[in-house]
Amino acid sequence: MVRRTVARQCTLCEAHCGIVVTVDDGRVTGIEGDPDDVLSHGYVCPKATALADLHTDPERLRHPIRKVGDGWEQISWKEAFELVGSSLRRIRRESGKDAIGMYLGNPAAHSPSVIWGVALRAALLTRRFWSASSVDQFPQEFAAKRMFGANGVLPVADIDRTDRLVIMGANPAVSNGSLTTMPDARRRIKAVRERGGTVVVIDPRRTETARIADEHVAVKPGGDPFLLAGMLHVLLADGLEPTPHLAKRLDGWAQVASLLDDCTPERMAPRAGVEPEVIARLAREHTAASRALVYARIGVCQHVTGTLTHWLVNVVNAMTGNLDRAGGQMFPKPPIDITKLTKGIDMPYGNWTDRKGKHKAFRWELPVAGMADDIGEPGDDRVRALVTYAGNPVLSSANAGRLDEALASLDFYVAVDMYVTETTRHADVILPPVSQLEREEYDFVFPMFSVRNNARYNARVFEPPSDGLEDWEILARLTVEVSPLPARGLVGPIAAWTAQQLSPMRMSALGVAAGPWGVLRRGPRGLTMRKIRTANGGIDLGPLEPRLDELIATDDGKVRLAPPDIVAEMQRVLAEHVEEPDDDFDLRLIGRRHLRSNNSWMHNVESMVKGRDRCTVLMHPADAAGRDLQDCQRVVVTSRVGQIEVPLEVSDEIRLGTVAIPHGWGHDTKGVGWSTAAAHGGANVNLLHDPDNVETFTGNGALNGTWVRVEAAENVAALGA
Ligand SMILES: Nc1nc2c(c(=O)[nH]1)N[C@H]1C(S)=C(S)[C@@H](COP(=O)(O)OP(=O)(O)OC[C@H]3O[C@@H](n4cnc5c(=O)[nH]c(N)nc54)[C@H](O)[C@@H]3O)O[C@H]1N2
Ligand SMILES: Nc1nc2c(c(=O)[nH]1)N[C@H]1C(S)=C(S)[C@@H](COP(=O)(O)OP(=O)(O)OC[C@H]3O[C@@H](n4cnc5c(=O)[nH]c(N)nc54)[C@H](O)[C@@H]3O)O[C@H]1N2
Ligand code: SF4
Ligand SMILES: [Mo]
Repeated sequence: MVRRTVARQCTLCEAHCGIVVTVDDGRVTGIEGDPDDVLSHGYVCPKATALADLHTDPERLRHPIRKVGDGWEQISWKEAFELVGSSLRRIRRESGKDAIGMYLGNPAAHSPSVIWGVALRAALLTRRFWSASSVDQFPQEFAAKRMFGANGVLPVADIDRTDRLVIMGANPAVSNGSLTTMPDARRRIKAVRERGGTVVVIDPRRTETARIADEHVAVKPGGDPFLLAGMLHVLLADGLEPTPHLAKRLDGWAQVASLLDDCTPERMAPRAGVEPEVIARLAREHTAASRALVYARIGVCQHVTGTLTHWLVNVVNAMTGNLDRAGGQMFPKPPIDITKLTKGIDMPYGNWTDRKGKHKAFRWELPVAGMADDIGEPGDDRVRALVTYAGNPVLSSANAGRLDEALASLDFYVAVDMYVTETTRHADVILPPVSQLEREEYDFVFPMFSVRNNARYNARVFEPPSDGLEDWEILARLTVEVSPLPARGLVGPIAAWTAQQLSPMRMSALGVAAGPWGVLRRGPRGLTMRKIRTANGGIDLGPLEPRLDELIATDDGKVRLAPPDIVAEMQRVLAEHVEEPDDDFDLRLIGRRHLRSNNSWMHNVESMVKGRDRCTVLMHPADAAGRDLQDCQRVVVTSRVGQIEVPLEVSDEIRLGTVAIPHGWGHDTKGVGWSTAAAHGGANVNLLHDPDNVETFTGNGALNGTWVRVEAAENVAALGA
């Protein structure tokens, strides 16, 4: 038996845990946490082992395929690129550049191949570009743009050094952190308590994270901006002053104080769903701790008020002195300092819209909420051709089922993906990359968000098959196919050859050498790709250091606490009526994630889906009793725009009047290529969310807080009736 071990990372979620893969006679026999990994120190979650199953999954595509009738046929790469190139060029010639749309999904960010995804997008020159960012962090970026002057200047939570960690709308014990890379979040959270600090979780559900915290505050869905406003009111009334290190940096303190003058805990309590005494106590406990931090994530992004909440989170952190200081919100210094390199680029907002004029573009991208209409609505300006790269928007975005129909109307669709999914089943051509274990990569994305500065390398476990291509090779080739270069004579082949030389590994090596830790800046002791590659478990570059001075991108170098448009929106929201349940729709729907799931695409691995049905609606026992519903019974959940059927799960972990259903399910669709996933189908929760209900500034999907009703399935005549 020939045994070897290879150290790399699991790249499935943002934690990017270090793993050691054992291979016996060419077969993976073990995947374990790498104890030497400088960030994850041996931790892995159960999904890591799925990397081996994904690698061997016979349903994972290994060759390009083309649609023929109701089925597929294998074609060569050459045929595939020619077909895609000629189809896209023809449609652009006939209908213009905006007739081709592109969608970029979440796994793209987990591979440096994304450089070529961005290049392809640029070469297409289309304004019809969407990504998973608009069901995710758009509001967080918008708040950063307004306050720090650039989208990318996103502060992360220095959770390893804080004394008080307030987690709002995030469940890192399951998600392992997001926009704060913190593998083994459970241990890190427990460590706050072990060193004498406190952890508070603000969430309508008593989550896995809440269970390891000191306190759980069951806020109303969407109640967070009011809770934060009440807390700030108390602190300002108590005489809060700027801390010396930020005193000269903060602009707008007085405007915030005047805006929140009326926001007493008593006034905010009904909107937050939290008692006034609790709001006041949370505020005072926050300033009593020497290093305190509010960390918020998608639970509050995916609301109409997403920007408002993220702005208030940053305001609380800055006004209590916990910005750019150990144990507060900080800015990492990654080996390739994209944050600094891009901070001067003015990312536009509202410079174009979707076809209906409903959604504004934000940093050259349209919210995915408008994608179905941009493709499906008849008209000369419709999107006729589509490119998707590593995304499954049919399941991941709210579109009332219209995207599925719209995709069927496309004249041409090419997907870069390794499965025939609910989305890619509509493709004319699918171009699959090699498996995760067949790639050599350097991750330059997540060091931008890590709790410690670091550099880590991903070795190949297996050589790719001779005809296998990595994502970047496919995308580079597509970029050349659609680039405006004349395809005459030798220009095409030379461009194709040049593109293939520009691998992300080569570009990263240059970026690392020229970066803030690099050999070109620091001399022989500086970082090179060779050093990263040969370091056991990666290279630790130390704790986060203050660097707001370097990164702030506002005109005068000050943090804007009171951006005018955000303040105006807050005033409007404060004056608004409280939304109440009515007879038809009396429950508010939120989402939830599971440790064995990763958005929509890991349900084809048996070990990830076995056991109890996970696509259930979670309901409080009193809500169930009031509707005469029993645990495990099948129920129909209805919103203003859709209806799905799922089993009921009764638990007092969820707030009264709130229900939770996970996303990424609903695989039981004709024509999908993942049979295990289809057998564990579940239902698509995004059919319940109204695509017109979006975050005010960015159009981000408001996927939390939708009003629904829940009834016994046997009492509902026919689904969809
Ligand atoms: N196991 C696993 N890990 C993942 C993923 C996965 O699918 N599975 N996905 C990855 C991705 S793409 C991302 S972006 C991250 C996301 O990581 P997180 O931001 O941690 O996301 P969730 O686990 O969905 O946690 C959101 C929490 O917000 C709560 N919530 C809902 N509405 C409200 C509200 O109005 N107010 C408050 N305060 N809370 C609310 C929900 O109950 C939930 O507990 O996770 C990543 N990691
Ligand atoms: N209701 C509700 N909806 C949500 C969320 C929620 O909390 N609630 N969360 C949202 C969030 S945060 C996100 S990020 C989105 C995710 O939304 P998407 O990115 O649209 O969807 P994924 O489920 O991540 O699908 C990933 C696709 O990429 C493919 N893939 C996986 N790895 C690779 C690879 O290496 N290369 C290529 N080419 N393809 C690959 C998979 O086969 C799959 O088809 O979902 C969002 N949708
Ligand atoms: S938390 Fe799990 S899925 Fe995420 S990187 Fe670590 S092992 Fe992989
Ligand atoms: Mo995400």
